[in-house]
Amino acid sequence: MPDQDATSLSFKLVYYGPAQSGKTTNLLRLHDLLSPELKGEVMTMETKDDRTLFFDLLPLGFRAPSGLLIKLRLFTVPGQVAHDGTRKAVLSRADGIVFVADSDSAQETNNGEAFQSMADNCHRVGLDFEHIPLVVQFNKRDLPSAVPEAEVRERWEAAPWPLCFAVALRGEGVASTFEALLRALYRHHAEALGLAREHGISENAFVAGMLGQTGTPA
Ligand SMILES: Nc1nc2c(ncn2[C@@H]2O[C@H](COP(=O)(O)OP(=O)(O)OP(=O)(O)O)[C@@H](O)[C@H]2O)c(=O)[nH]1
Ligand SMILES: [Mg+2]
Repeated sequence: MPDQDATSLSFKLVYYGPAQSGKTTNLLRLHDLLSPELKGEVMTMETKDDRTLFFDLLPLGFRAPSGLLIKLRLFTVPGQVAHDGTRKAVLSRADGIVFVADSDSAQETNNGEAFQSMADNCHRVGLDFEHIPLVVQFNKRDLPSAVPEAEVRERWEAAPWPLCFAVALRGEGVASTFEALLRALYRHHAEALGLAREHGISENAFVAGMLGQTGTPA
């Protein structure tokens, strides 16, 4: 459940995936796309050689018609295998996850292992992996060595999660991935939090508000 008080609601969203799949790039490009009134600065906790050692954080938020402040904190985890303890800590109390896979066919094993580690770590930190809002993004579609989209779709056909394709480096698919997560998040929490009933915010208004298309900036 999100952190909550009388006037605000705060969701924690995590970009998870294998090393170098483009998690930090997703966050930086998303930051570029969001309107200035909504977003804070991206905070990067110690990167070395382009790699995340702890996490990156992007805060954003907007106000619902009821006056409720809805805040999101977007985190990335470090993908390198050695940092599993940090990944677990960042994943703790997450409300939603984007799994960023690397489309490079040479990375298929790493993708699979990272996905499994995500499921295991969710269980270890007490998250309900079967029900947590989750979106799977295949990034780096620009690579000549990318697994063809049709093949990816076929493999993930039976999976219940939205599948997105991106070239995060060019900002392509970054906003649509985030939007898919926002929709999953809204559907998961709307009822219990009275988002429509008490706060006058529909799914489309939730998405538009977060992307800075309507509403009163926080
Ligand atoms: N070709 C290509 N390269 C990309 C794309 N997105 C990111 N990259 C590159 O992949 C490398 C890793 O990107 P990051 O965003 O740092 O990856 P990360 O997942 O945060 O990596 P860790 O923090 O080490 O886990 C960088 O050199 C990026 O420029 C993409 O869509 N296409
Ligand atoms: Mg990173």
